[in-house]
Amino acid sequence: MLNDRMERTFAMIKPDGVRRGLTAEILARIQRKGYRVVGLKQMVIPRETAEAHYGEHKERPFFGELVDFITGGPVVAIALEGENAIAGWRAMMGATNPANAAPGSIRADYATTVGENVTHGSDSPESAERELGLFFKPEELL
Ligand code: RTP
Ligand code: MG
Repeated sequence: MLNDRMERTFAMIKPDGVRRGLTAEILARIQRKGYRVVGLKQMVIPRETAEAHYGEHKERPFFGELVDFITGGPVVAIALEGENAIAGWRAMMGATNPANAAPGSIRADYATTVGENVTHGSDSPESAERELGLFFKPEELL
């Protein structure tokens, strides 16, 4: 479509997804959809990076738990490129709370709790740029 915007977004398979062996399944969904994987690495997130990544939630009661969880095991950090990739990847993930996630979405299919909901996706162009910068050096994006 003429109006579609080529975008980059930051996606992540959270520690619960990696631990449960869902990495290949989720990457397959991304590639079937047609997004290009322009950056990919498995890593344990340093605490500082996690606190910066979720900085908008600093004052929320679940912040400590969220940072403990996201740093508690390896994640897969993914840079995606595609038309309307920011909203499109959020739609593939489904709502934050898996109980409200659309049938067929990743969170509906693979998660039961809001605290361990398998994937992350940037929520705006500004977040995407900020998060890609936190997780990838420019030369790591192909
Ligand atoms: P994410 O940033 O991880 O992609 O998730 P999101 O945009 O769908 O949701 P967000 O509001 O940014 O919340 C970030 C993560 O915090 C956890 N959370 N827990 N206990 C709670 O009420 C609660 N609310 C949010 C979730 O793991 C959520 O993904
Ligand atoms: Mg968010």
